[in-house]
Amino acid sequence: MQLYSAAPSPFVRKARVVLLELGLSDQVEIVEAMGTPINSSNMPVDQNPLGKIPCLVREDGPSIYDSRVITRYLNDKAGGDLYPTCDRQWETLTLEATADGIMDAAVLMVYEKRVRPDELVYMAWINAQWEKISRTLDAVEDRWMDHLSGSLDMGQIGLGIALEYLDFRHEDRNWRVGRDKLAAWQAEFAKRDAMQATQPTA
Ligand SMILES: N[C@@H](CCC(=O)N[C@@H](CS)C(=O)NCC(=O)O)C(=O)O
Repeated sequence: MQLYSAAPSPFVRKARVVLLELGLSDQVEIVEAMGTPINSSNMPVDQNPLGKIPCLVREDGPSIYDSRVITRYLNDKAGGDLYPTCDRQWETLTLEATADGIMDAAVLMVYEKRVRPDELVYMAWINAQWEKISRTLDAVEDRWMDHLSGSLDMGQIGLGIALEYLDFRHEDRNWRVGRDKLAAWQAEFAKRDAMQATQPTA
């Protein structure tokens, strides 16, 4: 299999962490891809017409994309338990969606500054994206700590990656302030071998 990847991408990192956690890394070749919403030239557009990464090229079927589809496919392939089927199922899926939403907003903030011409950068829009992130982090601090203390699942992996992406791209926003429980959880989670091995680089 081939995984179209870029080192800074939090969505790609989800797939890479799952490969490591499930012991599947040697079955996948990492293929570098880079692009933005207005320049897909170096993206796997034949494999994913949306021109986004991650995208997984499989030997046993068509390419698959969207990080959530890839991680679920890898989990099935390895017989893993990152998507529990018990009563934690819906919580896990919702937490993964929550983490993806944080990443979506955080990546859009980067694109707004990096991709748009300076005179078209709309600060109110950037700040509104941060407001979504901030509100979501408060909700996680208030309501999700119990789930985060449970056994490893895809919601936790997504959230750990989303939080480190905030450090990587939006350090000046200081997401830890007022969120001591979440900050403590993240500090521990970041020590996992799979997290250490996949830290984002520019
Ligand atoms: N929902 C997608 C989001 C993937 C995504 O936005 N990836 C970014 C890189 S971090 C990308 O490919 N951007 C290029 C573009 O938007 O055209 C997923 O979970 O895989």
